[in-house]
Amino acid sequence: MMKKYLWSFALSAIVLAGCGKKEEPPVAAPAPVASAPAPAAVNTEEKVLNIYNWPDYVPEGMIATFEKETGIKVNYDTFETNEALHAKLVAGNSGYDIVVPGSVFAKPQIEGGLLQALDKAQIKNLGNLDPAIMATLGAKTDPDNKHLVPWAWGFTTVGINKTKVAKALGKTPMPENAWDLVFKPEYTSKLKSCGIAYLDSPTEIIPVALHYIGKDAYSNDPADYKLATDMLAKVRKDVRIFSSTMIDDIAGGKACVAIGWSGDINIAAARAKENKSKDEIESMLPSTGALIFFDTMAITKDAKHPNNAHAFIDFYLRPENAALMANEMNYPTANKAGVSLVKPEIAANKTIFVEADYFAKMIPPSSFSNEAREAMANAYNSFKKGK
Ligand code: SPD
Repeated sequence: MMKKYLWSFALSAIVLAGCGKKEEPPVAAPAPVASAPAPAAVNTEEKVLNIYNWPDYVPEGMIATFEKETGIKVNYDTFETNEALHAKLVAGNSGYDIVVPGSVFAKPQIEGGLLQALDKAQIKNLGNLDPAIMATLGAKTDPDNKHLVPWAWGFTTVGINKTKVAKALGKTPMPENAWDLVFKPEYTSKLKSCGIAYLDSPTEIIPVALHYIGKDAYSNDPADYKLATDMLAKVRKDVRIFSSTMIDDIAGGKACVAIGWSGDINIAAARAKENKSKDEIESMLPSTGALIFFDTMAITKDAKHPNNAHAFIDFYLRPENAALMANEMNYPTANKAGVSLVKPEIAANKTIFVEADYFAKMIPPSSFSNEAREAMANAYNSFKKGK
């Protein structure tokens, strides 16, 4: 598959090179005068950049390095769910220049005109990105890769505190499929004693629930949501936390099992070690697969500082910055040029850079219609209320 993408990438590069061939000047035109290359356009924007990203996603010091190098002051805010970011973009005048939607939401945001096309001439490091990943994003989400640049990718899965889960399960062995730990009453009824946490968002929980009951995780059919919520209703009483602070909830011992994001679960594992906890935390690879996501940088339609935004995107795409993100945030980078700079222990962690045979089982992201998203929100809210 990878080979196929590389081949098609190389082929399209050849075709494009052919298309770019200069035309002969008209006979009467004066001979071109050799001249110095045009000077790079001067960025006259005020030296400010407003970024809106997920928490625990930017390595310490990265923003300060960018500010020092460019003199651009960065205001960096965070959001916890795609729904929260989406609502801000739909309302308009968010004040943000760069936002980082999951690709599942980026697609309707592009279609709705909420994001602007990138000026690729300002992003010389674009070529560092993995052509296979860009081809996937191009095919599914962002035709011609006009709007989106990956920040990172990862997967939604089950995280466990191994020590506490083993104790709570007692004689019951671990299930073959880790999703049972959060969706099957036989397990949840035991694990509720040490705390079950779900991400607090309809579009995080309903897709994994759909996957668990054997439906398309990105179904647009409200009848499927009904089946998913029927399954969820059976475990509702056992779920203790709907979390927007999952790293703290797992590392701090409030939850022993969680539906969370791979990198955040690995951050919780590292944090527990730093805190000298005896408990071992693990990001699971469920036997039926986990749900892949891509989080992508984009420039808002009404951004006041688009040139500064392009400068930051280009800065982030330096191989060393991409590797820093993977090393510190525990998410794989889509920056191919940065992969060789990733620390060996991170590169070898199979719950960060998953192996090919598990990758093949994973569920790739898709997107939902607006109606489906609304139906999903209703289904989730009634589940959460326990009604
Ligand atoms: N700490 C960074 C978390 C990023 C999570 N993005 C997930 C989107 C999944 N739909």
